[in-house]
Amino acid sequence: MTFKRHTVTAALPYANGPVHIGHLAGCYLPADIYVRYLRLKGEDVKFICGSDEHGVPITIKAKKEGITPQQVVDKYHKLMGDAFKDFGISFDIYSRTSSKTHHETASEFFKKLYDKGVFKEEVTEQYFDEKANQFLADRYIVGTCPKCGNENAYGDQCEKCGSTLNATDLINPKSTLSGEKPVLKKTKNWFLPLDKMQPQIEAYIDSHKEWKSNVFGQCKSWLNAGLQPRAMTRDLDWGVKVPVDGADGKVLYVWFDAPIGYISATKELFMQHNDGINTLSPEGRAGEGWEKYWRDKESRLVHFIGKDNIVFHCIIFPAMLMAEGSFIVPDNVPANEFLNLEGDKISTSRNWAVWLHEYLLEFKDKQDTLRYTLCSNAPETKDNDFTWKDFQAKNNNELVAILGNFVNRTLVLTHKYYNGKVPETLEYTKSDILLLEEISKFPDKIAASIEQYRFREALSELMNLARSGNKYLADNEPWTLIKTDEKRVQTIMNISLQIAANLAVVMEPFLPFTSKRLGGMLNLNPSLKWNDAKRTDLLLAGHQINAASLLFEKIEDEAISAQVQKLADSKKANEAAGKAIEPSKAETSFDDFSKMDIRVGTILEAERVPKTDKLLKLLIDTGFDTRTVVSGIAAYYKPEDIIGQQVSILVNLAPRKIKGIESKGMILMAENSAGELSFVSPLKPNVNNGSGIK
Ligand code: B3M
Ligand code: ZN
Repeated sequence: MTFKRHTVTAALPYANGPVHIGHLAGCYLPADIYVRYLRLKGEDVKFICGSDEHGVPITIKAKKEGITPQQVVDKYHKLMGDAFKDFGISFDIYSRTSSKTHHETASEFFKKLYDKGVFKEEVTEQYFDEKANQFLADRYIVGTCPKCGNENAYGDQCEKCGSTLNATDLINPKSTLSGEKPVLKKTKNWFLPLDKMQPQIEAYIDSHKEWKSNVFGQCKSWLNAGLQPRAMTRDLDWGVKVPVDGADGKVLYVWFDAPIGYISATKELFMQHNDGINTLSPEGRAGEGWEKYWRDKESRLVHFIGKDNIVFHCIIFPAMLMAEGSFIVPDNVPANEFLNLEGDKISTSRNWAVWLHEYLLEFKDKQDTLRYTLCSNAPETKDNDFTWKDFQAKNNNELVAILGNFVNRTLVLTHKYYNGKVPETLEYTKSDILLLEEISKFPDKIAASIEQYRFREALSELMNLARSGNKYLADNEPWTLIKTDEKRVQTIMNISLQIAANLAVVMEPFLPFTSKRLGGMLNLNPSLKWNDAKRTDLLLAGHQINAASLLFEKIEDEAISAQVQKLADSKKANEAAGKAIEPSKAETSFDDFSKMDIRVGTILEAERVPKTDKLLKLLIDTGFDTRTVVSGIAAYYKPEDIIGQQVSILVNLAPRKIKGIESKGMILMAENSAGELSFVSPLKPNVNNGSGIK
């Protein structure tokens, strides 16, 4: 079946951290290549994304950072949106699920299913943390996966084996809020009866044998295990309120509301077209141009995601859409596997990642180098590894040496021999004709790979086109021939320029920044379409090209070792942080505690204790006397830096002789797991010396 238009989505990332290369390679880059290609084909396409701002990942982050969930999503929504834009991810809209439109849309959707009697309303026992006084849904609970034995499976999903779980399936469940074993408590929730819908879902999946085998295979294994009813509401306070009576203190399950976010974002896109006011849409009705992208059977819905999201997009969301009844269902869900970094799983909490915003600080204007590396090494069929060495090799040996080199030689020679005017072709040789035939086949070859979501293959075909160009120059050596056969050189340079022009068009989905630059240098008509690249006369004789500059620069060893060092540092910091935190000491009485006289004091003088590495001799103003204290902090503080510093001092500790100096009292220090010390000081400036610490 052919389609009139395309609704392409990329998974809505949780707004709880910056974007890294794993995100880009897994989902956003392939989606962007696909959409850019469709646009170049002249297709009608909307590319939809936004931040997923609900769910436990957000509230956990808020707790960790000591800010509100709203502050978390505001901070990361901006950061993420900017990073995508910086890398040329060309969403038509990057929205967010905290928006009013989304709350309304998700609410209405739920209400419609509720009114149709789709949900099974059920009181079940759910885990509850008595200490935190809260129900424990999804990521608030960890335990052992009943399917694979992973000890860190979440209440809704095991990231190791990919199973979807219910919190009550976990063995040895533990609250991530308090670390305590939770108790069971009764609560009412609304369940989507996936068990009853199994035949319908099975028929749907079976009608999509063309899906990527990793995706189809996962779906089949869930279906074979038998689908279970799944709660679509949660006893939490952050999210879209459940819009029915008797649901106080409950919100929609994040995996219910998030995919509806694709619909809300599409609605918002059409409102934006009207300057943000929901007046007439381009189609003439109030903000409703979005509907045909979701309701017309001739629209094709494609979800780009990472493999951990497969069940939600292939089974649960389609089930929701089928139950609702007025929407189309996904036609394809090309999911990628995971990208590792230097042999290790990418991890935000361990800072084992290449962050997009940091990459650009170090590799300014080299977005396309990263896009190229990530695409050529994309985890399309299995997990893959990103290494900095490989990144350097891809840049230097492929982008610089093949693509850049071909284009540069072509442009420089054109300027040198013809002052930048495209020369005329006079006579084609047999091999010219063969080459031109070969060249004109590339757009279809590349397109066939893209349409099957084989972006690596597509990209390598693109490089083959550049290789053909390079080989043509090397075989024909126009720089030698120019002395003996000027006429022949005209034809050679004309053909080389045509190849460069074709490259500029077909590279656009992959390397949009470079495509734009090359298009500019060739003074190419910017409205060329994909199929134009099948022609070998994009540049007419006499056409004036612009000044040439290098498309890619070599990346030196130093830049790469700096990145490798950065990762090594992060590993070291993790190891230190991972050292066990000491367990708490035995209980003490208040009386015992109050025997200690701890005061605020100021360091008046500081000097090293001769012949020691660790010790500083400090003179402290305690408010009621001035005294000498010897402290083992020389490795962490320089004497000249701490004069005037306020510290906490235990003043009634029995005096001790250290290296022949009488030390009266002890400075209180915080010691981290790496054994490093830092002062414990009052945070407000108006705490005078002698103030008690209790
Ligand atoms: N936020 C999960 C993730 O970021 C989730 C995707 C939602 S797509 C509707 O991996
Ligand atoms: Zn598992």
